[in-house]
This record gives sequence, structure tokens and C-alpha cells, in this order.
Amino acid sequence: MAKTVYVLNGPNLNLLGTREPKTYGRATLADVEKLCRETGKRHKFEVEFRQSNHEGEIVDAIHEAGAEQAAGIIINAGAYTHTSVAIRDALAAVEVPVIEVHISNIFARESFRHHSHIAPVAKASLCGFGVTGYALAIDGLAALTGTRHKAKP
Ligand code: CA2
Repeated sequence: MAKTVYVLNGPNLNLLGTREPKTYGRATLADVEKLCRETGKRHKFEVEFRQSNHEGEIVDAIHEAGAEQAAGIIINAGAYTHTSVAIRDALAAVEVPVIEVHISNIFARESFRHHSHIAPVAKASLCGFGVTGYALAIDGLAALTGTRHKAKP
């Protein structure tokens, strides 16, 4: 049976592609979902793709990924990255490898974005690659968990 990767998106990421294209590009969240599904397929991962503007819903999705013994959690927690101890604790509590993703380079932005509560409980963090970072995170998860399949030329 194919292992599932949870791709979790935090607040305001439903607005992707509609505003702030200089910071976040022009791809919509639906485009990101498609990219994740295509990349996941290459590694024989099922993809469970979620977005929520509510902290508790993200915590619930992390618990679900734990209960389902997911292959991994790819998380862009949005602004909760910088504020949420609850999301950090949930990620630390589940025995699932976590990869943190940010579309923008958070270190080249305001200082309040430089700290991540998630980075210390993640296997790896990626930022600044635009939405391609999601595909790189899935490739990286596959490499870390030994389920890597190369892209067809
Ligand atoms: O760069 C990222 O992916 C962020 O996680 C995005 C968050 C921000 O708070 C983090 O510091 C970095 C914000 C997501 C908001 O997304 C929007 C997309 C389009 C228009 C407005 C907001």
C-alpha cells in the first residue's frame, strides 16, 4: 500500500496567486496541490493536501498524520511558524518525519520571520525556492526515507 505524505498549509496560503506576487509568485494553492501530487506520484506517495486558517485544525491534521503513520509531513505553517508552540508540540509528538517549507526566503525578510518554532523539530527546512520548494521537500523526504525515484528525462 502506498504511504501517505501530508502537505499542510497554514493561514492565508489560500490567497496564493491572488496577491503579493512579488513575494509569493503567481501560482495558486491549486497549482501547488497539483505539483505535490505529481511529485508524490513519482515516489509512489499518496498526497493528503490541506490548508487551514485555524491553528487547532492544523494540530488535528498533524495528529491524523501520526495516527495514519504517514511517510512524512511537509508543512508551510505560514505565520504560525513564528508564533505557534502548539503546532511545534504536535509535530514533536508524532513519530513522522517533518520537512518545513516556506515559499519566500524568511531570512531575507522582517526580523520577526527569522525565528521558526518548527525548524528545531523538523528533519529539514527549505525556504526561498518559491512553490518549487514543495516539490523539493517531497523529493528530500523520499531521499531521507529511502523511497527516492528519479525524475524521467
Ligand atoms: O514564505 C512563506 O511560505 C511563508 O510561510 C508565508 C507566510 C508568512 O507569514 C511566512 O513568514 C512565510 C504568509 C502566507 C500568506 O500567503 C499569502 C499569499 C498571497 C497573498 C497574501 C498572503
